[in-house]
Amino acid sequence: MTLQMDLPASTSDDYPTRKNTEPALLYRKDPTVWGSGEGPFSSEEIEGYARRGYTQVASLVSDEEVKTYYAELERLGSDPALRGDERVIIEPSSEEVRSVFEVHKLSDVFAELVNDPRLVERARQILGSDVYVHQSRVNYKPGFGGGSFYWHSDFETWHAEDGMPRMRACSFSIALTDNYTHNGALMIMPGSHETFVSCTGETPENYYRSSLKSQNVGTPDEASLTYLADQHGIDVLTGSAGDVTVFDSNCMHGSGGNITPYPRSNVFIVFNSVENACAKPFSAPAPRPEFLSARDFTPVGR
Ligand code: 6CS
Ligand code: FE
Repeated sequence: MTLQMDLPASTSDDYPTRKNTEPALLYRKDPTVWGSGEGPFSSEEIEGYARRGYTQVASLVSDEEVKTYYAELERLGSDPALRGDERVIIEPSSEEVRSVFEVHKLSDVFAELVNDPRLVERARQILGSDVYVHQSRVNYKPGFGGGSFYWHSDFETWHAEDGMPRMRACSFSIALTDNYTHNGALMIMPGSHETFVSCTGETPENYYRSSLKSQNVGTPDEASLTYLADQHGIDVLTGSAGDVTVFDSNCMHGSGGNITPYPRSNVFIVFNSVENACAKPFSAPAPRPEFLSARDFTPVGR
């Protein structure tokens, strides 16, 4: 593993990954908060976001809204018409639903949510521009068998496979059940967003058909993970239903499996700057389908 290094400024790809036989740690070449930083987040919140790569907003959505969203999550997960649809991802070790993607197109409730100013204005504040939905999903992480999400940077995938040029996207994870230390809460290495882990391996054709169940290409090597964990530690993001975690596209994050009776479900929306629209994949044979990487860059919430 090559420690933190700077690439010559003129490379067309500042974040090469899945290209070399050796992993490398590269310096982030993008701001975390773009623009003036004015908006609904207080200066402490936005500074905390810039430093840690994430922030949490307690009770951003009401109990009533949580109930509505959870009912929608259950409806989508049990809709017979959706079974077999490639937007429905089944757990690798059971027949349980792991995720449903593109929920803002499958559900009027979630179509409204992605335009909600409580989210969009915060995304605009971070990204310094109009924003569009790059991806949306609901994650079930059911009790007694919810699978893990191994350590990864979302940006590494979105850059390699979706053609996202810069680190100018952020994710909102709205908890729809209580997140405990024991039921597979999200873990983030605070500050890890400042380092890009260049991964080895090559993206196989139609890799998304397996990576969404369990990712093994584009995952960081253990030496890099150990280095980042030693540097930054690991935060476990517990919280209540209705709390929202907002995190940078390049945070090193993951979550454990869930063998408790208590599901850890959330609705997950990725906002990308309209000035960072995805184009040709940087390291994959073909772009992923639209349900994973939107190609409609129309701004939301305006
Ligand atoms: O591949 C993706 O786009 C998705 N995979 C993970 C594990 N997190 C980000 C995103 O939802
Ligand atoms: Fe992720």
